[in-house]
Amino acid sequence: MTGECVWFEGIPFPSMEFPSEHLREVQEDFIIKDEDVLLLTYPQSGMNWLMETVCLIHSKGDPKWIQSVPIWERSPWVEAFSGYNLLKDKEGPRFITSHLFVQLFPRSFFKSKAKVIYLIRNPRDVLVSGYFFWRIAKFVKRPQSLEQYFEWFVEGNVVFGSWFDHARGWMSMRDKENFLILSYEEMKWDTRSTVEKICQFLGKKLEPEELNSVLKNSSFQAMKENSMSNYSLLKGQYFEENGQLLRKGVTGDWRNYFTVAQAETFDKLFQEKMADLPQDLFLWK
Ligand code: PPS
Repeated sequence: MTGECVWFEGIPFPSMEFPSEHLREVQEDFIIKDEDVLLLTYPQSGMNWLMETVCLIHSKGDPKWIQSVPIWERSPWVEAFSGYNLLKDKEGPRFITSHLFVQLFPRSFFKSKAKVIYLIRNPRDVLVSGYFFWRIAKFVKRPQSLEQYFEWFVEGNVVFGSWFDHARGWMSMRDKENFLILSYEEMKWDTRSTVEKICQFLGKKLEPEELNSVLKNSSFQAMKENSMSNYSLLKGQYFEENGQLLRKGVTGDWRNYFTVAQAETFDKLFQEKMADLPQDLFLWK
């Protein structure tokens, strides 16, 4: 997999948008402000759903913003060259998105009071979602089969690095006051309570009809139909014409794809890598 990547501190990145001198600048020079809100996930964990939700909470459920500005401009990716340039010159509080490992994140963050939401998802579903995503993306080496991608994933030989290292790194901050961990699964199973949790964390009070509008406009179907959020604007350039970022939007889809042997291998690996962490962090179990 790693043939067509850029390497930075041992982690492979897609070869466009992430030159290593830029990643160094992000790490050393980018200033995180106390009033920024940081949205962090490993790829394919529901980042865009979280972004849409937070944007809608910000606009009190009014969909005008999410329907007129592309999602990657509302909450730019700090590690991507274009996102960094948007963020650098932005005044006032910002939403900042990132898939970076904790050790590669802007150093200024660790002295700031910026609020962080870290969204985690069952890595088995992340794997399946990633397999379909990287097959439609034009900027990485594509997996030829799920079997091949499974091997890459369990070895951590995928862009943005190992799921296990990413999750362990960020979860080490879980007791901090400015850090909220959520899971894709709780968001799916009880979206309303999860949105209320986010509101409370961000200090936002919504009226019941505003909350209803957040839920309605961030639903899978609404996002799939919103050209500002479904990445249709980037089709052709970055993605295949028939590609869909919003593929299924369900939990447990891995059961439709893993063989019995793959499921056992994954369970064993998960146990080896994550057994010492509180297991209630992993709601899918
Ligand atoms: S990316 O490219 O890494 O930022 O992708 P990311 O947004 O993190 O993850 C893509 C998966 O999230 C699902 N998704 C949603 N699920 C439920 N509801 C909503 N609103 C929603 N929006 C995005 C998306 O369908 C991808 O998961 P899969 O399993 O492939 O469907």
